[in-house]
Amino acid sequence: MRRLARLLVVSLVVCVSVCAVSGGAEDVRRNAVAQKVSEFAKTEWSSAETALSCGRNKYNSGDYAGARTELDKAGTLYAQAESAARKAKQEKWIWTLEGLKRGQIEPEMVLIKGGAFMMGSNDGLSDERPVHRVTVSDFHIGKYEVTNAQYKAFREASGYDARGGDYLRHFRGVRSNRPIIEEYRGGMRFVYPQPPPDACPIEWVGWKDAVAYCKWLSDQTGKRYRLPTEAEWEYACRAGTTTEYSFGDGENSLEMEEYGWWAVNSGRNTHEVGSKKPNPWGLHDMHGNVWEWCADWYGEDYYSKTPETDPGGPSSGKYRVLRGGSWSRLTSFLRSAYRSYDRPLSPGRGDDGFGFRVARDP
Ligand SMILES: [Ca+2]
Repeated sequence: MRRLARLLVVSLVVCVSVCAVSGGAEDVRRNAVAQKVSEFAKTEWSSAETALSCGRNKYNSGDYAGARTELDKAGTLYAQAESAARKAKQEKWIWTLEGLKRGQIEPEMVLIKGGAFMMGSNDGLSDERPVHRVTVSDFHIGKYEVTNAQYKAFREASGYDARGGDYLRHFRGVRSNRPIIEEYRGGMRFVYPQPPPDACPIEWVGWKDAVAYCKWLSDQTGKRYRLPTEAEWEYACRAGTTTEYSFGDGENSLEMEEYGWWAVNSGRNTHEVGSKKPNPWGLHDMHGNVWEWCADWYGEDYYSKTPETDPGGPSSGKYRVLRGGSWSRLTSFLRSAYRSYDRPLSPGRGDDGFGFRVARDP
């Protein structure tokens, strides 16, 4: 089992090395080092496997001394492979921190000019009524949902150990359609899906995990990141439109196909952020892919008593707001005005359709 664990470490290092994006001479050097060390680890590992196999054959043929020599050799090679894997991981780690400093890990933001709009819908559910006028101030919002790569940088750099965003810990095997990995640990068989790619939106995050990410990103950058308010989210989603979706009315699957990932076209998976067309203000995946946590407590009747300017939701509540629908939902859940919610219990509370995008003040 230890060998399997080591193999997984080596595989991981090889993967992150290949996935690394260069940016400047130092990055190129570090990525090259990580790649080279990963290759070395792979070679050592392979040699160790050969020595182990050779030792087994010698043992079976009665050559116990020869078997012992081969096994010692395999042990040394395994140790070298492990050491190389650690070094490659360290190089990758430094790349991550350097990338963060340069803003490469920081989500790309779009400045949204404040203004007034009509929030809610008369054609939706009761909590979307009454349609009311809301004015929001200028703010920035993420062009994309926060990705696995961005959230992973947070978890690795901060040591945040909540379960949010940890795909493997949460998988219940009932919805996703990813390739299956089979693994044996301690005589037990574990089956889980391949984790989603780095460029896909983070999922399985609880509201508190999303807030923790915003705080960490603020600490790292000196900018005040936060979750968008529900009003900011709908204003950004509508992008000046008054239709059900930012691209029009009705469940026109041809148009939805161009703008969002939902139950019919997702193949039961999240997809790389930005792989569909943006809304009129340049924001991607506001309709579908993953649900997005907002800052507000959910108030079913909040629209009847909301302040007109910069509403921030009820002062207390049981649930936090989620918006935009997800890869597992039908189009009506993806409407600009549709409101959803869930308990903010966390660490550990999440869903494979729950993600978020960040906002910040100008
Ligand atoms: Ca979304």
